[in-house]
Amino acid sequence: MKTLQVGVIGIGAIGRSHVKRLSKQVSGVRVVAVSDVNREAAKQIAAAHGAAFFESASDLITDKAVEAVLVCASDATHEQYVLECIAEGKFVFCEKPLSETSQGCKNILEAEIKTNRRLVQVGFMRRYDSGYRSLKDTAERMLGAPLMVHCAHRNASPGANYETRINVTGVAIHEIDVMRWLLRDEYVSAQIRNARTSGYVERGQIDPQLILLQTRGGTLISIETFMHCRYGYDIQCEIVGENGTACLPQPTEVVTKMNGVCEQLIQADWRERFHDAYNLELQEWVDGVTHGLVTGPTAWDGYAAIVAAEACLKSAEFGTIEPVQLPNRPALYEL
Ligand code: ISE
Repeated sequence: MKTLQVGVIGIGAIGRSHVKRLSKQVSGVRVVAVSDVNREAAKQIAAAHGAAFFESASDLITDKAVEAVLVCASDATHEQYVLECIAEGKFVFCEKPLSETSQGCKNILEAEIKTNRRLVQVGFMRRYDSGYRSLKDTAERMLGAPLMVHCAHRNASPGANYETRINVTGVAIHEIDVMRWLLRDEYVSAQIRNARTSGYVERGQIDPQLILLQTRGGTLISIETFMHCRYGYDIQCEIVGENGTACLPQPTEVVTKMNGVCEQLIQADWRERFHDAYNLELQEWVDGVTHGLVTGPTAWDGYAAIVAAEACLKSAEFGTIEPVQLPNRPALYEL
């Protein structure tokens, strides 16, 4: 069987874990090239995986040995690297957000549409999570019209570069995408409300926040984003339908009862919580790319998510309920 040769740009938390999973858990693929602004770390990872180190990400993209690329570098670089991959006619898997701005995503859409092929996949891994898949299936079979959805997305503590806007562009962006997919609907309006800010916030950020999104079909979605919850990684989702409610299944951890105490471990972070979803997402991407196509979340999905995210940010700035205006879906992205 053919082995797909990939290059990975960016080996921070997510890039590093993707390199590991591509080397150990995903079949039919080999990491042949690595690049990162942190050269020493990139050299080490490259050496440990028998891959070449590239000083420049652009050189990695144009290298003949690299058949497809994973962009896992900082959010602000995504647009440039994805455009360079498209210019080379190479498949590219880009971590979310596809770009930090809708204009950046539009530039990507335009470039991709010109090639008349889907080359880009966005890392919205929740669509591959078995819990979200069963929730979608149950909701569609049993709940009747979805009236409301309540989501919570909590992290124990944020990373070093945390700023308030990340609550939307780096965190709620997952719910923004997965709800479009789960409800097969698009957004019409967005609003953000600030809660009382946690005393654990260190540099004046606002956390937690509550996002309210309404869809064309009328479903009202609340998303709590909380980056300082301290107790672990916690993802909740409850759909309220005409016939009843359905909740996202929680990860199964052993429950112990000892010394008068009942205990269950809470997962530490997204790497643990979505471990299987990440593996499946990359396995399907590798299998698809090997056969010359991508089947996962498209550049259009990346664009639709950031259009809603921008409306949320505008609402945060002006205290308004903002319209979400999504143009018609181009033919290349038809379902
Ligand atoms: C983190 O930064 C991510 O990128 C993950 O995808 C998300 O699930 C997590 O909550 C964020 O903190």
